[in-house]
Amino acid sequence: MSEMVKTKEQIALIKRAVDIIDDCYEAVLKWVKGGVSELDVANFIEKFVLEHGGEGLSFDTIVAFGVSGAEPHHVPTDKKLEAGMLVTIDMGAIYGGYCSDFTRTFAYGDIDEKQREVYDIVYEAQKRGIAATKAGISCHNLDAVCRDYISEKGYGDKFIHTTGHGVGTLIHEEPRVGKGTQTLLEDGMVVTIEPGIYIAGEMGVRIEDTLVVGEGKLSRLDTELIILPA
Ligand SMILES: [Mn+2]
Repeated sequence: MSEMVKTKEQIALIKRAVDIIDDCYEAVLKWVKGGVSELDVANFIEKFVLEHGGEGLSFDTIVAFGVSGAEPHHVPTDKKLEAGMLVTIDMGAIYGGYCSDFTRTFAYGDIDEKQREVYDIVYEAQKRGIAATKAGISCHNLDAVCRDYISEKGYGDKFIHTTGHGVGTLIHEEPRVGKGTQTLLEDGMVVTIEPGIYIAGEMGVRIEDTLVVGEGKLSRLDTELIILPA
């Protein structure tokens, strides 16, 4: 495991790994349509990463349609995309031996009020988490920024994992951005902020960015809800 504070050279490699995934996500949004399966999307992503300079995937891509989004670590299946589904994609590339980690949830066709409400809560929680990712805050308190907001909105028991983690040569490094971790953030640490809400049998939403403390998020892609026409 590498040191928690990354060098400029290490950060440049992580940025390249993020850029590949940004390009990949835009390509997925242009290509995806009703009838494709979760596995089709995962295969598209792997091919894209390998054809665009990535050495491989940081981890097995998570693609979750509709109710499958309620499982944070859903393994892609042959389930087909249909109108009205939220789609969560969690993916990363390796470049120069360094990883990126990125999650977005988008809508395919019209979604209902509850799907929109849950999206908006995760969106706001992640924005608050990013704003609070600064040198000096403890990982415990940073986790609480996202967790307390989601709890205030009534979904605290549906945010069932930690807010984030360090990223480097390994996809999960220290520090763990979760309850009880007293490590203070320092400039140059690379961490993810990835709150989510998971409602069994219904839906899930997660939004994740990889950030450099002191510099901000590495992805150029924003987190506004994208609704693809079905
Ligand atoms: Mn992650």
